[in-house]
Amino acid sequence: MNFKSIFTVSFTILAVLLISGRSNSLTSVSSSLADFSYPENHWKDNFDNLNAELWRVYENFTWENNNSYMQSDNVEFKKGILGISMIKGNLKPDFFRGRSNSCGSLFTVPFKDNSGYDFKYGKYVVRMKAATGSGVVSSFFLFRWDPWQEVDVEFLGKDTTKIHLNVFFNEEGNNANEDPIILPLGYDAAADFHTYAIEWEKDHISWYVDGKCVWTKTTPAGKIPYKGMYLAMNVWNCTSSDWVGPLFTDEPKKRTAYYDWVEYFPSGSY
Ligand SMILES: [Ca+2]
Repeated sequence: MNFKSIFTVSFTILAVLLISGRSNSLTSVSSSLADFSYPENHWKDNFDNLNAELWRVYENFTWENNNSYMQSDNVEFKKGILGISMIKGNLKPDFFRGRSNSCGSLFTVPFKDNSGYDFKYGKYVVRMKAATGSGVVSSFFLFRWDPWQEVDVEFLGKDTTKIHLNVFFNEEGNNANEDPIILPLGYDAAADFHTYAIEWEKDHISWYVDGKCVWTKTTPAGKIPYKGMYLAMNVWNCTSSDWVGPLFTDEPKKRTAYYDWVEYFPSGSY
């Protein structure tokens, strides 16, 4: 091998490395967010680590019907999997707005302005495994406040063989005008990973399980959310025990939902 051949081979290896690096940057949000100016473009996050340019982890936060308090420790990335946990009884309630349980949450960062309501029509897909435990909610959802609009995929730890789909719609203000539906899955969502998708378009919302459409909402006419929202995942303990059941008493105290990846397709691209 003469010098020219070595140079050519070296250059080829370098080019392959550069191209493969470029290729990775096209499929991994982690390395492509440097030019991620438009979050409504197609993207996928494989959750190899926390991409702080795309996600924020809630710390020291809760809300009225949440019987747990958000701690960033409950959001973990291990071996390409995001784990979000709810832990029973690990907090001193005096310091955590009366909550003795902790939980976790991941929300998209604000891209265009401080509201964070940057996402709109398109298809949102997650590959996840729900958390077990009565009282525990695992979720994948779109949300905005004032007016309150929301599109949900939820699993209740008391029965992870069902999926809860919901839409909150308000023209103005934050009334809880919702339209929930519960569907049997035919399997246990806590036993293995499956894909779940929200297809949000101007005239309908459809939900998919493992690529198959399981529910579409088109009515009442005009009651489809139309304002930008952020995308989120959380695992928490709801105080509405008539919905989620009483908080579990069995072990372990830590209950985790696992998320393998999230992918977004802009409207018209799928
Ligand atoms: Ca992954």
